[in-house]
Amino acid sequence: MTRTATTCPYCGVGCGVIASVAEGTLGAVEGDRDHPANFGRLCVKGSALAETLGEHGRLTRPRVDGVEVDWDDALDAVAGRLSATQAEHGRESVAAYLSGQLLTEDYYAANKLFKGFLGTPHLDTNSRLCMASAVAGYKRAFGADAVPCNYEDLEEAELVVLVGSNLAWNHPVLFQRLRTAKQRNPLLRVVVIDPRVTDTCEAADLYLGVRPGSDARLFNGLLAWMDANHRLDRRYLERHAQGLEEALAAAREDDCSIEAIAADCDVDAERLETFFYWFASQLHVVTLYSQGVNQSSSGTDKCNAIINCHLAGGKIGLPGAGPFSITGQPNAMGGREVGGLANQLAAHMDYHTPGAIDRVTRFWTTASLTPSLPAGPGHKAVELFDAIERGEIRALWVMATNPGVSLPDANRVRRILAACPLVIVSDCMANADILQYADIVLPASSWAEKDGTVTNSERRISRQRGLLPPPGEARHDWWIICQVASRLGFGEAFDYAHPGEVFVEHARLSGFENPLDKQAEGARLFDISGLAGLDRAGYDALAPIQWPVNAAAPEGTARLFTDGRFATPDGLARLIAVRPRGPEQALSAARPLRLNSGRVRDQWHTMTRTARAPRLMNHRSEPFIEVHPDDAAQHGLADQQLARLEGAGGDYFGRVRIAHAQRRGEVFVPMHWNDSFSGRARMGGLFAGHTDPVSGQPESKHGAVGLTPLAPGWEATLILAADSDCEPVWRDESIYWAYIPLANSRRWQLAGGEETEAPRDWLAWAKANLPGEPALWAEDVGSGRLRAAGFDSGRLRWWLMVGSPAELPALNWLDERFAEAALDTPLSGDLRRRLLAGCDTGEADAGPTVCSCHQVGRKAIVAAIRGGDDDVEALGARLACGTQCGSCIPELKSLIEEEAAHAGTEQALAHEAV
Ligand SMILES: Nc1nc2c(c(=O)[nH]1)N[C@H]1C(S)=C(S)[C@@H](COP(=O)(O)OP(=O)(O)OC[C@H]3O[C@@H](n4cnc5c(=O)[nH]c(N)nc54)[C@H](O)[C@@H]3O)O[C@H]1N2
Ligand SMILES: Nc1nc2c(c(=O)[nH]1)N[C@H]1C(S)=C(S)[C@@H](COP(=O)(O)OP(=O)(O)OC[C@H]3O[C@@H](n4cnc5c(=O)[nH]c(N)nc54)[C@H](O)[C@@H]3O)O[C@H]1N2
Ligand code: SF4
Ligand SMILES: [Mo]
Repeated sequence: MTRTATTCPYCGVGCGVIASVAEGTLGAVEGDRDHPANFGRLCVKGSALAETLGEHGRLTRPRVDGVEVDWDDALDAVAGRLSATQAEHGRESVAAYLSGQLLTEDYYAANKLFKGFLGTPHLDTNSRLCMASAVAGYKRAFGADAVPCNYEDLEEAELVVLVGSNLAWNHPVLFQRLRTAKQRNPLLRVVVIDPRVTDTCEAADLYLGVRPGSDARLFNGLLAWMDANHRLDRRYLERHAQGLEEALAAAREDDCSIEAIAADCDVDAERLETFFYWFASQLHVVTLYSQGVNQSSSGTDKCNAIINCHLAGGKIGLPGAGPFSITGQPNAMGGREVGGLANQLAAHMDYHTPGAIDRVTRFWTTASLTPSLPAGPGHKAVELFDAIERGEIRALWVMATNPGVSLPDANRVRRILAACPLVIVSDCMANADILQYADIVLPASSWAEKDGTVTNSERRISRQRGLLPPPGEARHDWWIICQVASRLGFGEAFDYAHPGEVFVEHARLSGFENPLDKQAEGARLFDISGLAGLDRAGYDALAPIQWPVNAAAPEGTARLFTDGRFATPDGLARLIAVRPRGPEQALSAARPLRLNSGRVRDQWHTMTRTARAPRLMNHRSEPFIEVHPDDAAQHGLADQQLARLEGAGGDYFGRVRIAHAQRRGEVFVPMHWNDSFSGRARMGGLFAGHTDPVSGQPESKHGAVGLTPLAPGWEATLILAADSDCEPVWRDESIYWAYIPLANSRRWQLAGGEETEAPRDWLAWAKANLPGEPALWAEDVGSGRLRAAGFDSGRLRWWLMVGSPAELPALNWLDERFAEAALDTPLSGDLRRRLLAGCDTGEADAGPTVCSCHQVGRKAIVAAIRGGDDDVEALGARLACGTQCGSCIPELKSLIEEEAAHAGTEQALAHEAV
């Protein structure tokens, strides 16, 4: 058995993992105790990594025009068609759309090929949907895209403000670190600013449930309040920043009384003032912000409104202080470093950076090749697709992202992709939605196979190390890019034998003509020249390190701007005058509800990887719509009922979850579901393509939708043995379907027919469409309810329940029956009963999963709480829930609170009765 230290491929926390491989199979994955991001902790997604691997479902062969070919033909086709397109339509007719899930080496090679040698500026990345506003905000304030803080700052702060971040679900290990820090230091306070009450609120001393999009108004108000209450750090401002008066004047264009700000943000005035007071009176404040800030048509201004307050209070460049934009994808930061955004060139140089085009040209020049760089920036993601629609761009290479799901107005994006003359796709999974539009499919290696580096949210570069050989003919992304480059005649500039050689070149470029004095002409803060001398062994052994890494800081840099000097020509930071604006997408009579979107705890993006682990499907199994109880009542909706949302460019079907966590007039949908897992639950179509004017980031949190109940004639749950290969005809027969892989079987949640229709003859339907003979049948003709199961040679082949899924038990017992080689036949009365019930009636039904690590259900937890286990520790001791990754602790706490409230009400009622 070999044990290898590598990095988790999911979120931007960038946890170190130790992976054990025996006989070509990845076994347990543990947290790396020596990695400074997580010190041994992992969340449930990280610890389930081994369950998501395997050749099944992978792309293993290149395809050209639907035909499997060998690599030579595929690479020739890519190179031939790209150069033919450029020959006929000009250099700028080809484009690339990349992703923060590529490794730095892949990203660097792609950027160099497109911008340097194909000479097109149109290379953008899905980070446009994620980090672009944060990047633009930092650049405006500091003169460079530089995150000043690190994770320890969360532990050293006196106040942590979480704005538009559901840290508990999306950066769970960091949330655990914050919780632990709070336990150690009772004076550490946490404020959560989010329109939705999330699990993150579990750590909050103060919660502000703001009106969506009102963050800039809130932080402008804070700036004005600090000034009015003499809380500005005048000394810091005089020495280290400029722009205060303009920023204050802009803030004062609105009424800056607490009451007026509170009314605009729709929060309680007293709570708001408490927040202002806490922020102003502490020096060690970290404001951590994420997509609730970035994904807005005023995202850049929101970022600067936050940064303004930090500069104005001198709360930056110190341990435990600073404006901290947290990254989402594992290598969102690495993409920013190589220049993966269309407005960037390379290594933190933009097109307009004086001398940059010439400098990068000279750097990329080889003995016989001169690159031909574009003169200016290219199209940002949303504009890029507009340019394809106009026919200006005729060839697009998509790597490691699913734009037909994740871009706004995604149905239009799909039409554009379908009409684009050449779409090349590099992906590792066979079910990625983007493949439907690919003329050329290139099978890429995936996390367990790849070698390279990623940079996490705190600028820490870590190695990802290959553990297994790629399946079939899958190849590394950097290799594919270099092979294409070589066929295009640029081989000399892409002659790398190993990703380490790409990394070293990237490190050299970062230090190329980059003076150590960061105020000098041409200096860039991003400088990892200290790693440019790594040989293969040094690269392989590279320990996690934070940039800058150079002669002045050979061991890396924990914090930036500690000397108060910023990356602007005069060294001063800039406060930016911000004029708050609401969301661009207008509400209307037909679309009266504000649409919010985001993530769930156990899924990653478009589910191509996490949905392979059945235990990750249990927490939220179906696409849903969270609705405030009053809105549900107004729309005639009950909990668990199916409903339809209708938005700017499409609709979305999901199951209603009535949630007090929602504000009135606002609904929330998960971003994850796509064509493989549900028929009409792609949320991307609901959003219009409004973008931030500075960063080009789409407004993915503030859509406008109408909500209507679905009234199907029937609902059914169908479970099939995993190895049955019958056509899922039921998908086309249903108005709603959701697909939920289980360990040994596949579950389909279905709804169809009209309310008024005659009931379906399910027996005839089962005989026609399902494998094996219907052997069990229990039907209540009056109510239309039915339970049935089919067998073949003693093996359970399918199980069907017609009726509301609210009646479903937890399905683990049933799923295990699908694994049995032969059930005792004839079935005993007892087994018949249990099969019809779908659960082992002898054993209490555990209810929906709360703890994914130990598969502990809600009902079991509630029973334990009622039995007296009324804190998290006691529950953990009894049921093991919450004892591994800790991601479910907020949910455990809210169950404990709910039960206490419930008991309280019962007591009160009992008192009344007395
Ligand atoms: N489990 C899981 N973890 C992930 C991911 C995943 O897919 N699954 N993806 C990763 C990636 S790429 C990213 S970018 C991060 C994202 O991490 P987060 O930014 O934490 O994730 P989201 O759920 O998209 O949105 C955060 C919150 O913004 C709130 N919000 C909406 N509008 C506003 C507003 O106007 N103001 C404020 N203050 N808040 C608002 C939403 O209610 C939501 O709770 O997560 C990373 N981690
Ligand atoms: N409305 C709304 N829209 C959103 C968001 C939101 O909150 N709301 N969030 C936005 C954000 S922050 C993000 S980051 C995006 C994410 O959205 P996407 O980037 O579209 O989502 P993923 O599912 O991560 O897509 C990654 C693809 O790359 C493949 N892949 C994984 N690893 C590799 C690799 O090493 N090489 C190659 N070649 N392929 C690989 C996967 O199989 C998958 O198909 O969505 C954005 N869209
Ligand atoms: S918090 Fe979870 S998903 Fe994020 S890097 Fe760590 S283990 Fe991976
Ligand atoms: Mo993201």
